[in-house]
Amino acid sequence: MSLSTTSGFRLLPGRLSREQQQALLDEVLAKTKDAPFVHQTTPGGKPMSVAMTSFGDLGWTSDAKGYRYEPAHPATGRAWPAMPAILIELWAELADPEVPPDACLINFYNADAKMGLHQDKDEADLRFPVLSVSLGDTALFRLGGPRRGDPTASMKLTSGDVCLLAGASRMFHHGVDRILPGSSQLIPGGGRINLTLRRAAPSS
Ligand code: MD3
Ligand code: FE
Repeated sequence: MSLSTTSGFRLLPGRLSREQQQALLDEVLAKTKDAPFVHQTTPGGKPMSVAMTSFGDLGWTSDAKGYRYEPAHPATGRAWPAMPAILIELWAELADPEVPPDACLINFYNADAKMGLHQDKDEADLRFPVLSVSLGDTALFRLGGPRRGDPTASMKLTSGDVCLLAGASRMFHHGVDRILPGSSQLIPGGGRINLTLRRAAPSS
């Protein structure tokens, strides 16, 4: 049996066309003029190599006070930009047709950025899936299991890939070992953008 059948993990390679990737990238880059990517710090005080911003009602935030979702950008104090319509539609199709996402975390990876193995558990109701969209350079992604020491599998996430983390896979450890610089021409200057749609607040 495949990983997807057993765990609720679904990888949809090339789910977004080249034209859809370009349109989404253009919208993301336009909105990040108002909500710039920032290197947040871990609660321990180390700057993250991945630069982040958010769209939607709530944005993921990390600082000395801890990890949480906030209604405003940490540097500008302004509300986050609205979520792109194509992402809301993808969520309704693949994740949950009833309850919309309220947070979209946007990660930017340059050639040196990585994300250590972690679980996503800052959301109020962990029964909602997470939906990921990759743009630009290919990532070497690592997916483990519910316990930190579980065996991991490596896979590539390439531009236009969509990944659904539902069911048991929602609590799997995961990370990005590195990106492959020069593997895509989509983003001017290179790099990778990953967008994750989430339900951060309770649904009722
Ligand atoms: C597996 N982002 O933002 S996306 C994150 O490529 C994050 O930027 C990575 O991990 C990135 O938290 C991975 C794919 C992904 C997202 C959430 C998951 C995989 C996941 C949640 C549970 C299990
Ligand atoms: Fe994550």
